[in-house]
Amino acid sequence: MIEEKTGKVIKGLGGLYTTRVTKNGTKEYLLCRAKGALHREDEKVLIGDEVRITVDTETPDGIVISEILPRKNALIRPPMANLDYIFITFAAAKPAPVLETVDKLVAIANHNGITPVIIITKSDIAPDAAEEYRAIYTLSGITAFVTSSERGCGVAELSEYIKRNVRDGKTAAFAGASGVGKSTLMNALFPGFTLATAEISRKIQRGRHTTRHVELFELEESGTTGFLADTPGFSLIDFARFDFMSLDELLPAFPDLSAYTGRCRYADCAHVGEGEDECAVFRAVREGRIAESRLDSYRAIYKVLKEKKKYD
Ligand SMILES: Nc1nc2c(ncn2[C@@H]2O[C@H](COP(=O)(O)OP(=O)(O)OP(=O)(O)O)[C@@H](O)[C@H]2O)c(=O)[nH]1
Ligand SMILES: [Mg+2]
Ligand SMILES: [Zn+2]
Repeated sequence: MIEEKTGKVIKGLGGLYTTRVTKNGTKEYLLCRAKGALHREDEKVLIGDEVRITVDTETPDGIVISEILPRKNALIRPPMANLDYIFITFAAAKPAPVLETVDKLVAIANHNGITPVIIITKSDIAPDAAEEYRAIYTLSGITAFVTSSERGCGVAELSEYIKRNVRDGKTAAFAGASGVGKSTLMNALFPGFTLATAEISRKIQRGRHTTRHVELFELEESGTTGFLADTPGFSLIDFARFDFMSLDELLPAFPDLSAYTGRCRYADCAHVGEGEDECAVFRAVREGRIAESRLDSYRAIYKVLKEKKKYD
């Protein structure tokens, strides 16, 4: 007998995907392989994908993902599909953040229609720096939380935000460099989870990257279901390499800057010059209406994308 089902991919390890299938209020988890074509790099199944599953009860290994349903969005890093929120996580110190990387992630989120949320961790080590970073992102119009999993600070506020927003089938993911404390924070938010963190992995002598795969966890506290993923941290070198948008798409992905479109002296101003009289964005930075680091990040990314365009 052959049966067709649809479900959501919540985990994938060694070519075996765990899918969550609900029907008439009951749910089941099916362990599936992917059909041949879905192993190709450009058509790979991602965590968060909605998929069609064919169950052939006659054959062993007869549960197969036969089709990926249309995606809202898909990211290379973290490798996930259908995200509604991305919790861009960095530490106030240890490791010190690279704001250009943070802003690149924010731009990627905006470009893909994903709501970026900033999570600053380890505020116990550098409380003043944590508040300075929070101010930058609040000024940029992005929701930002300062947390310390060590002290339990900011955890209740973030938990409240998650309960209010990550519900009704919505999907969110923690993303950020390795070692910033994503898994530790998820454990603090949801004491029922027991994700491996660097403290634990040190004992079992693993390398630097503690979380090895993306996994979606179900949140039921709001009375509906939301999904929240822990993801492996990237190294900054990894992250610098990958392509993510074209030069023309960059400014719209910085809404705090693009709000000034049309106010510069020259209609084609790219906001990369130093002239206060010419560039309204530059002026806004001088007057404290745009965070300087945001313009710095924009310019750095602009330069890279422009160089690339030349050689395309
Ligand atoms: N002082 C302090 N240390 C923290 C805090 N949160 C996490 N850490 C420490 O930071 C280290 C890394 O934490 P993890 O949660 O494993 O980091 P991660 O972001 O999940 O790292 P990957 O899984 O490699 O991406 C551990 O030694 C934690 O104990 C915090 O709020 N304060
Ligand atoms: Mg982790
Ligand atoms: Zn300008």
